[in-house]
Amino acid sequence: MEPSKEYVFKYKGFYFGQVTTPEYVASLEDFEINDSDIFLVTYPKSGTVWTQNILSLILHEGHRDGTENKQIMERIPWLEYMSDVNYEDLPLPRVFATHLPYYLVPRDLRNRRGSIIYVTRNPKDVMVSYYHFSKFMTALEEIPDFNAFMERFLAGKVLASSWMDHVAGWYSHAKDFNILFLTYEEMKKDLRSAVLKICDFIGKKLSEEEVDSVVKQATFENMKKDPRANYENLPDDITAKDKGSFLRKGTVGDWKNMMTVAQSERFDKVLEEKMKTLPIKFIWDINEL
Ligand code: PPS
Repeated sequence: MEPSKEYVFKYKGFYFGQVTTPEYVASLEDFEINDSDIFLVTYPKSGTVWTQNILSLILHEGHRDGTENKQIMERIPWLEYMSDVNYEDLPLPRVFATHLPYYLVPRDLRNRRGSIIYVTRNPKDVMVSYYHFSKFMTALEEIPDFNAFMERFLAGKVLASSWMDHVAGWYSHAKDFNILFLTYEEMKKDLRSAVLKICDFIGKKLSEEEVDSVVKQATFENMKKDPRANYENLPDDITAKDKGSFLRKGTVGDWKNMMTVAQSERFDKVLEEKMKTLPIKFIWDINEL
């Protein structure tokens, strides 16, 4: 079944939410990049807000020491959604978040200008997180039946289309970009190392204490307490606050609480062959960390 046009439109084979337009997405091809720009790219539910927060903590002293009270979306706007933020006013380096597939990002990025951080997460946890998120966000089509949602997800008939195409696309075109790959699971396993990897990649030197502070503030428990990190100030009409929150469980292997053995086998079967082509070993269970 096709996703409802009330919620998404398709542009060059990719499903976008109705919070942007085909014209705007098309204009991003010519988006002017500063060499220092950083793009955080993900398939939805893979750790975007987490990494967005980490980048903000690394780059903005005022965020780290609590002297500045800014919404995360003002610091790190979403590239494909039109916003009130004037990009020229963003402090350098500018950081943008996006779910775009590799072939729709600004042309200059393909010329290895700017930096990209691409975060992946095991797709069963992505799917389960996405399922819950669809109930929480009124801008997403809610498919109450989990099995029906799974079929949609596997067919790529959800906002941001196919998980597999997204991840495989970015990995197979890595050489065209200046890109750092991270996984949600490695961040979960050793957040400090992930923070240091990011610092190293973006050329930001922090003291030991500053790194400690970033790591401490970026844990699930502490981010959940921070209304900015948990996106609690979104307008009431786009979220159903009684049905969840951005930071839900923040763990590895929650899919086991949701998927039956038959569903898990069906999922494996659909993705098995394609998964073999990915140069990542996915972690499926918290005990593997
Ligand atoms: S979105 O809507 O696409 O931007 O969602 P995204 O931020 O990519 O993914 C949301 C999931 O990331 C979890 N999350 C975290 N996990 C661990 N630690 C921290 N600090 C953290 N912050 C966010 C969030 O809880 C969502 O996963 P689930 O499994 O639903 O809990």
